[in-house]
Amino acid sequence: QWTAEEKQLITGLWGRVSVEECGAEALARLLIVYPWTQRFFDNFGNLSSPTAILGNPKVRAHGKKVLTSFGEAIKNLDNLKGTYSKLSELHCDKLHVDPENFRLLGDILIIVLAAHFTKDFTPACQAAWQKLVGLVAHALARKYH
Ligand code: ZNH
Repeated sequence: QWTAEEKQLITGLWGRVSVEECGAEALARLLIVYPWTQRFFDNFGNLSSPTAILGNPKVRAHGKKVLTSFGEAIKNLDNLKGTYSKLSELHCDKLHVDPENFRLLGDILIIVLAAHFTKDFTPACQAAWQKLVGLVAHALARKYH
């Protein structure tokens, strides 16, 4: 399902991504732009303003964890369902995260990458990444019933 060019566009950019910075920013933006997603993180402390969210160490740490997990997808582009089957169960059975949120986070990640890489985030690169975030969301939603 992947062309050699798509794989190259994904891994090439990924090699330059800071999971710490981009992960923190992506999760923070999700919580700011879609405030109802904050309810999953009621043990994360102060989420009362954009500044508080951006500076919240728990948000930063969790954002890094989530984006690091994206790295697993990139190592396993041809087996995303297998790679995320345990995480899908976790999000479905234990965390009860509505899978719509996976799509929101994917789109936010695209925006974060665009902001960081500007001209290097070409339309072709966006298309490959858009496909990736869609497939990741799909794989994570797989165990929902
Ligand atoms: Zn999630 C958790 C991944 C999305 C919510 N996550 C988690 C983890 C991981 C992840 C890896 C860890 C696990 C363990 O520890 O074992 N996610 C992920 C990914 C994605 C996601 C890859 C993409 C897309 N999530 C998400 C969203 C949300 C979430 C969207 C909401 C909104 N998660 C979550 C929670 C948790 C998690 C809540 C738990 C946290 C704590 O720690 O508490």
